[in-house]
Amino acid sequence: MATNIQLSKPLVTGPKPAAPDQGGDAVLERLTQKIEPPRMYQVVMLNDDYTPMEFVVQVIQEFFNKDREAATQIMLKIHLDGKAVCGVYSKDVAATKVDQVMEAAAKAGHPLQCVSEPTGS
Ligand code: TYC
Repeated sequence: MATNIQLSKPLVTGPKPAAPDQGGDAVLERLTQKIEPPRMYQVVMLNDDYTPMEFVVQVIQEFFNKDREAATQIMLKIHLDGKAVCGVYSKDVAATKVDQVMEAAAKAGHPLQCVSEPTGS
């Protein structure tokens, strides 16, 4: 004798499950994200009439990782042109270089100045 089992309705109700993909037209949206490289900053050292050339060469060697030859060339460019770029860095690193140079100069009693500025301006 067959037993008739009555299945109860599911207790959990909710949104209708998504219909299976019918293979129709689909709009695929691609979000193009443009990521710019970080801005770079050049550290520019300025000429003055009082800071000894030898001190400037040593500062450039120490803080901008230049050999004596390269540091001397940069120092002479500053002396002749009024300023020169000692290096190009991220914003934070450039600011740190400026602080280090200014602190070393102040400690030695020299008026040497340097600034950082965004490249291409
Ligand atoms: N002009 C300085 C002098 O004749 C030398 C000097 C060079 C100073 C570069 C500053 O950033 C400087 N003693």
